[in-house]
Order: sequence, then C-alpha cells, then structure tokens
Amino acid sequence: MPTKKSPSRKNPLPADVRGHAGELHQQAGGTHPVMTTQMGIPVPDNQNSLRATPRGPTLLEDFILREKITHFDHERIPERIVHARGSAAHGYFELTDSLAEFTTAKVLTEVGKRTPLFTRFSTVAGGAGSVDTPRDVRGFAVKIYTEEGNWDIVGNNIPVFFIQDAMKFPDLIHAVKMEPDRGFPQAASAHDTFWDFVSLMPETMHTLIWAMSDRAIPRSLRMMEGFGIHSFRLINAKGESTFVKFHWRPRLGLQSTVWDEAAKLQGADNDFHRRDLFEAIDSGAFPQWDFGVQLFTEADAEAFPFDHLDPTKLIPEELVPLRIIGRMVLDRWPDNLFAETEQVAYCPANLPPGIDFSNDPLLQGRLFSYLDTQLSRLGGNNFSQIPINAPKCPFHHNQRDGHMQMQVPKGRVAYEPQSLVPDAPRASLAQGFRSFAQASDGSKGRVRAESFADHYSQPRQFWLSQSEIEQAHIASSYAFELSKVETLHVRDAVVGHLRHIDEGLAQRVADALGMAELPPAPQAAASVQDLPPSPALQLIGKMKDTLEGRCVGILVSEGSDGAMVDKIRKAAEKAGATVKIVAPKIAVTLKDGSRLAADGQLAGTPSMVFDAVASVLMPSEGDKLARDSAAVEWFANAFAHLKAIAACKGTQVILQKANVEPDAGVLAIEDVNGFIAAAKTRQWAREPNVRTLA
Ligand code: HDD
Repeated sequence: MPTKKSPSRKNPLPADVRGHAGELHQQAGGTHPVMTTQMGIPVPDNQNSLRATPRGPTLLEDFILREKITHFDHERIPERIVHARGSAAHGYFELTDSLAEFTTAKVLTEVGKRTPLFTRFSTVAGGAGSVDTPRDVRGFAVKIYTEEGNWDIVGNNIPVFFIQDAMKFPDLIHAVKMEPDRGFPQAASAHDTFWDFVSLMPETMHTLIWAMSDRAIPRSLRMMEGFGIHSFRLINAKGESTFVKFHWRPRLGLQSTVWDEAAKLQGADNDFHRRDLFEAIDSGAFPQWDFGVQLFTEADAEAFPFDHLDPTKLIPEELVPLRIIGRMVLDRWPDNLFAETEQVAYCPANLPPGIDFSNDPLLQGRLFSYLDTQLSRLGGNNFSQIPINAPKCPFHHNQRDGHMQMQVPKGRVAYEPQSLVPDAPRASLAQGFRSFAQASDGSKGRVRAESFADHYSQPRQFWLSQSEIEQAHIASSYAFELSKVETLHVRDAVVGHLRHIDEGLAQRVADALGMAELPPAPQAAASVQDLPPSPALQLIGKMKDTLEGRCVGILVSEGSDGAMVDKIRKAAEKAGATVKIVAPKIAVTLKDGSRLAADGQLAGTPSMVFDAVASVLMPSEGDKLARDSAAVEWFANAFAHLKAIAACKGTQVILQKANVEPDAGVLAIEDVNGFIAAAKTRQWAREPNVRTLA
C-alpha cells in the first residue's frame, strides 16, 4: 500500500475555505464580521481541527473544536411530552367590544388597543419531528402580553376534553402515545392501548366522538376554531364574578380534509400545516380569528342540564350565545423556530387581574403541571427570562439566582418587608391579582361529583347535530381506528358504548367491522338525556363557500396554452386563492414559445396539496402523461378527495385512466366561472361514488 506523506488529494474547496491563511471572512465576497468563539475569541479556521501533525491525532487543546462540538451536542432540549410538534406565529389581539361591566382586565376593557401575542398550534400525540396531518386534537395556545402580565389561553381546537380529573392525564397520554414495548405507532390513536383505555373510561366518549369527526383532520391551522375549554371567571370592580368560556373563530371559516387525503398528505408533505401557515403570513394574507365569549352566571349554570365545571361538557351556543368581542391577527413568522416556537412556555395559570379560575378539577391540575414541566424542559427556574416568555410589561420581584440567570439585579435588598430601600417592590391589594371569594361547603375527599356522571347525553347531542356526510365520516373513523385494534374485546367494549350514543351509529360501526351482532351496552352511570340538536356543532355548517386562503394547482406541460393558464390563474386569484403551477419538468415552453417556471414538479407535488385543480395540456402531452402514474393519480386523488377539476380536451385521456366520471365538479377548462364556483366547496354529492363509508 502506498503511504501518504501529506494530504495531497485534490481539495475541491478554494484555499480560503480550506483555512490555510486566515482569509476566511472573504470567502463569499463582501465583508463579514470575524467569527468568534462564545467568549469572543476570533476563530482562525472553521474547517480544520488542531492536529499534532497534518496526518496525526487531534489535540485536546483545541478549545475551538471542543466548544463547537459541545454546544452542538446540547442543541436539543427535551421535547414536550404532549404537543411536541408545533408551529407558531406572532401577532396581536384587538378588542372591539368592552367587557368593563364584567372585568377589570384592561385587555378586555380598552377597545381598539392592540396587544402583542404569540400563538402556537400543535398536534398532541406525535413527537417534534412527526407529520402535521394525523387524526389528532390540535393544540391552540395563545400568549397575550398584556400590560398587566402575560395571559395564556392554552386551549385546543375541540371544545371538550377526554377526562374530567387531572389525575387521569398521564394515563390518557401513556395510552395514546406509541406503545412502550414496540415503539409504534407514532402520532396515531389507532392502536390497542388508546382504545383499551377509552373503552374503560366512559367520560372520554364525548371528546372521542369529536376526535373521530373531521375536526381532527383540519385542512389548515388557519381554518380551525380554538377553545379555552374550561369555565373561567371574570371579576369586575365590585368583585362580582361572571363565568366565561373563550372561543376563537377563524375568519376563513372551518375546513377539513377527508381522511384518505389526510393520510396521503403524510407522504406528500410532512410539513403541510407549517408550510401553509408560513406561506400565508409570508404573502401578507394574515390569518385572523374572531374572539368570542360565552358569559353566564352561577344561576344560569344551575339551570344547565349538565355541570359546566366538567371539562367533558360544552355549553351549546343555542343555550348561551357567543358574543364576539375582539380579533386575533397573526402577522409575523418567528425569526427562529427554536428560540421562539420551541422555547415558548404556556401555562393556564398565567392570568391578569380581572380573570380567575373555576373549580374545574382538570384546570386545577393543569395549574400545577405546566410550570413543573417547564422547569425540566427549559432547564431551570429562569425560563421566564427567555425573550418569548418574558412579559412585555414592567416586572419587579425578589426572586434571585438559579441556573442561567440573565439579569444582574442591583442592591442589598432581595426580601420583603424591608426598611433599607425606599423604592423596592411591594404587593398591592388595589392592583394585584384577585381570587374570587367563593364560599364552599362539603367535606374533603377523593370524589367525583355526582353531577359529572352523565357521559353519553352530550356525545349523543353531537352525533344528532351532524349532517349526514359528517355522520358517515364519524362512523367510518370509528371503524378505521377500531380495525387497527387487535384485541377483540376492546372493539366490543367501544361499540357497546356507542349504543348509548346512538343505536344506529353502533350498528354502522359494528357492520363495518364485520361483527355478527351488537355487543352489550355497559351500565350507564346516569340516564341518557335527549338534548336538543345544536347546529353550531357542525363543521360543514361552518364552512364558507370561498376560495380565500385556498390554493389552486394548474397542471401544464410542453406546448400548453399560456393564455388559458393565465385566465384560470387570474380568476382564482381574484377569488382570493393562491395559484401554483405543476409540470412534469420544473420549467416548460408554452405554445407561444415563452418559458414558464413551475412551482412544483408533478412527481413531488400531488393534488392533495391543492383545494382544486385545473389542467391545460396539448393532446400529445396528455397522451404521454396518461402513461405516468403521478399524472393519473393527480386526477384520481383530486376526484376522490371531492375537489373541483377543470380539464381541457388534451387531459381527457388521463381523466379516463383516472376513472374521473363527469359530475357537477368536473368542468371544461373554458368554463372558468363554473370552475371557480365549484372550487369554493367540496363536491359532497360525489362522495358515495368514490368511497364506501360506514
Ligand atoms: Fe396540556 C401542553 C392543551 C390538559 C399537561 N397542553 C399543552 C399544550 C396545549 C395544551 C395546547 C401545548 C402548549 C404549547 O404549544 O406549548 N392540555 C391542553 C388542554 C387541556 C390540557 C386544552 C384540557 C382542557 N395538560 C392537560 C392536563 C395536564 C396537561 C390535565 C396535566 C395534568 N400540557 C401539559 C404539560 C404540557 C402541556 C405536560 C406539555 C408541555 C408543556 O405543558 O409546556 O404540562
């Protein structure tokens, strides 16, 4: 073997990048600040470690290498045990209607004032690197930096929660996370341990039916509702309390995917929701939500046919209407995902004076859990100094020292009472946080209130309030999820519970699972009531016929008619959509000889990422693409996912191969207005022709 005397292989890097000389800061042209270590020592070479000889060992003395690697080794912090996968944005809250009658909180009384906020959306079950589109509840956490301290509304996109008592939260999460022995499935509830747990906990039935609905497969984070879930209190200047529930309503209306689409999106784009939010903000189409409250008194609550302190119950809007009092606008993407989205620490205990907690036992447990989590996740007691967590109002306290203390407090006094310093902080009864002076009676004990015993009436109300399409989707999701459950008695137990919600639902799921007969229903702790249907619980009812915020894909190829492409593009953009061009190659030559750059290559840009599709192809290109599975699937999927399709004559041969049958949502490319109208909605009438639903 030839021995090498020196590293004489040809190095493809220019000399300055190889770092022989110290001219590193000239490598990309222009002037650059000199790179330094964390301590500010200039770095002579960022390519080569310090070696004893050119081909000898690396020296321990190389403090530059050790610092760089050490920092890298510690670049991750523990991910959140739940809600690890999240996307966030900055924005503001603006009050449009004062609640001064009910609360002293300035953020809810000063109309027109804009208060900065940071909102993080998340999935619950998957890890930080998991996909954006599993069937899952979505977190909807808003940190409002009010002038009286941070207010965190740490909610979800579903108005109820699985369990009634914080004691059960670790069990719920252990059951839904990947199974500990095999380490799968990631980000999915369709497995034995989750369904085993819920089948033994009838209180989960309400949130479960929401999670089986299309609410759990949103089209976009911009098209989801948010809910504070628990009852909170508002407290006015007289010390009077009014109960309140908080709601966020997307201005774009609600929209979901269909399940087959959500599942395929996992392959098409892992970051579908994150990218969608980023692109909307980047293009200046700032997502907005109305902020609404449901206000009710103790006496109102007494008359409800359920206990509002039970987080598995919601208050139908028909019973307590929603009052819109403000809006949230998200207008700035974070500068750095780690520093902001990852390090942000929400906590339901963060409330400004004038808002207070209720006795909801789940909320009470949460008040402990978040701070405790953050101490370990963010490494110590000074995490509130991280910029994204720090309040934007003045703050003064006597808390000192600890890991990563970033401030340099001055003076001798860090205690109270004291008499040495005139201007040290003191508590203020007048301005301070006030807890409602609620009288209580009864005896201490580990008990579940009798008023929490009805587990089926509200899921039944939810089911009966849904449209036929939604009911079919819900029944099919139960069937899909339970089909992944291997333990047969667990399937039986779940279907048994469904009988209390609706015999018809139970029968549909049982049939879809191939059960010979309906399993017995378990004993219900309270009799099931027939509550009036609540149309406000529908998702389809809250969709808007609009293209605003949606995306239209246009397939083109060599020789396509550019004028036709422009016509569709303009009409779609006029209706508020963004348009993306898809082509077999990333740039094509159009009929008039001009070049058109595509936004996506066909093989990597399936139709799942669009809300509607159009196609402008020369017949010869259509013939060619009819032999390309990516093109055939483009249309087959758009058709199966109930999207409007506008196609030219040249595309017909592909449509035939894709089994696209003519219907109201399949239009000739020349019918631009018809296409835009059809693109504003899903083609629900098509669904029975494209899939078998339970
Ligand atoms: Fe929780 C995070 C929402 C019950 C314990 N939760 C977390 C996040 C959201 C929620 C949106 C992520 C916030 C972010 O983006 O960083 N959690 C809820 C809702 C609940 C709920 C709406 C019921 C109504 N949570 C709940 C209970 C407990 C926790 C009952 C424990 C007793 N939640 C946590 C946590 C997390 C968390 C483990 C993980 C990371 C963190 O807090 O900071 O402490």
